[in-house]
Amino acid sequence: MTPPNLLKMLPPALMVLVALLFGSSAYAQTSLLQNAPGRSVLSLNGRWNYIIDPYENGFYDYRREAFDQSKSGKGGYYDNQKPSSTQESELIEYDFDQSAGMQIPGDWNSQDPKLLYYEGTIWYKKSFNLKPQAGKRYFIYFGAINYESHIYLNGKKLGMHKGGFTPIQYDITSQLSATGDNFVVVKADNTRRPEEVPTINTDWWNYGGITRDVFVAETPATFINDYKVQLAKDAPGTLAGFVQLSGEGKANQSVTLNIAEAGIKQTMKTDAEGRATFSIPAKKLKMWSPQSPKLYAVSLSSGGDAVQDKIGFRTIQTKGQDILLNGKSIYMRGISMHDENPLIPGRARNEGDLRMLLTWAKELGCNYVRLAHYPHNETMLKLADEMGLLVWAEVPVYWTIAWTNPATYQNAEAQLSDLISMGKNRASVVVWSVGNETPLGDPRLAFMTNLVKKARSLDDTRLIAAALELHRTPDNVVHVDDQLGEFLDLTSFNEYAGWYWGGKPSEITKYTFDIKYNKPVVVSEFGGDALAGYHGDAETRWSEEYQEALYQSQIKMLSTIKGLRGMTPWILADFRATRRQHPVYQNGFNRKGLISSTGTKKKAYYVLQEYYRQMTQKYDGK
Ligand code: GCB
Repeated sequence: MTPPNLLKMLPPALMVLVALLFGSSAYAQTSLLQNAPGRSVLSLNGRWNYIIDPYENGFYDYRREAFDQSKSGKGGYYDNQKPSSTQESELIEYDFDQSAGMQIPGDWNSQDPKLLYYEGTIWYKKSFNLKPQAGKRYFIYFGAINYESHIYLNGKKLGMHKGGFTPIQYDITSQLSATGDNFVVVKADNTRRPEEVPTINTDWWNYGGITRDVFVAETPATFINDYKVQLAKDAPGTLAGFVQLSGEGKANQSVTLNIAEAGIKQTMKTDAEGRATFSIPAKKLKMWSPQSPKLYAVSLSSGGDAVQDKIGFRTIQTKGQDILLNGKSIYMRGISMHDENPLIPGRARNEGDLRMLLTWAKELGCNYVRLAHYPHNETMLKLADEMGLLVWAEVPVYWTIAWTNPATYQNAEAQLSDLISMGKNRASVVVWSVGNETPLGDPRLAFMTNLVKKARSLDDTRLIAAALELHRTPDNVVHVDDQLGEFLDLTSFNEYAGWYWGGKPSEITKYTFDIKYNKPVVVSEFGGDALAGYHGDAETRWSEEYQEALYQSQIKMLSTIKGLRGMTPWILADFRATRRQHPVYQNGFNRKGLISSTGTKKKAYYVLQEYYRQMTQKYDGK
């Protein structure tokens, strides 16, 4: 749906056009299954055959007409055609089964040297055996495909999706073959375009392909589609939420919520829309926190369907310049990170990769991580729940988005909604971020405040933030007065004194901060590059000593901010970034990591670790 607020800003004629264009999507995906990986699933991970197709030969004919829009709908690579045994002369210029294979999940760039910089289309195919059972429904689910995907099952199109970091799901119940022999074909295209989210310019690698898990989930005909089980806003003694059924028999059904360990069991009836909302006294729950990440086994059941989850309960709110977790003031000892395993280097592929990143953060003394700059894997949020790390989760509204384009807004809002849907039952997630370092201006303010409103309407129990920019005056004052700050719960900004401005590390402590808002300050970024193993003095750029001195001065400078309640320096580990072209020090990597791309800790790591030790003592008394 086109965002109503944005529609209202347009002249009437344009409104109609926009509504016509975006009001109905030809390939609407089914509403995402909550906790899809926790259902009964058939994994489609593993080896998929692929064809590199820079000319989109498998999608368009020689007149550039899309095969899947033609009358027959035939002719594209999604047909997975084979020469028939009776017609040996038949011309078919592709063959998935004789093409190379790659591991899914996994970006293509790190799996084939000739694809390191590739931007364009790759086709994937996987065959699988699944005989549909009567009375069951089947959903094919992709954790993420970067960026635009067209997905076909047994030669028929399921849909098109844009956005490289959120799940994609289609109901395939009626399209599975009765014999059980099925094949799925995916066209993935990571071409950067100005009107997309993110846009053409980012400081991370444009990893393409099917980067997260793929499976088919099986449910009964009437099933639990969505649920939220959390504490109510500002009411720590009340469990509030809903259970949403889908399918024909969804109305007037019994649904049971059971948290055996807490002695909570409630049965309720769904309304005509299949929804049951609840508000249950729950005074004796043990609260989740980083020190004690208590999770309860929660089970939901209705008719033939049942879902299990592990859920933690906590409150998060701000009061003046304090952040209160379960009513107690906290300091957020954080670190930023990308969804990348630097040791591959490539996108994190599985739980092992993700656990390694979060273990590094824990060793650093963190109680908090900023999952920049786009939605990370659902498994990451579950691990953060389990390991006791607070999370800032973000959408790729990064730098220079096409602020006045309604379709761009719609896309950003869809990504935000999917992120919130995916993370809404995770106690670890305390911040939804609507964007990073977006340049000042009226259209941008309208766009961003609409996203803030959307986030609040979807989830009023968490904090809303964005990484703001700042400006300086000649009197060495750093001003944070971006109007967007008014609409947010935290004041967060990216600040690169000692690297992009402000002179050497030793010189930056002269700066003071003038912050317009009486809100907690959680600095979203600072940092500088260091090539691990390269040594010099504190004024030698790229050396570990320079980065070390920069962290020392930054901590000193930021500590003068009265409302400072946390930070997420940039960044946990070196990561691939095409923009970073110095042949010796960068070589295609952003080297602001505290840990190198071979896993060694740089000197600055220990500066931050010591600071976090002191802050733990100050706030937690240990
Ligand atoms: C930033 C961006 C981040 C970059 C970083 C840098 O402000 O938010 O994506 O990687 O600076 O290294 O310049």
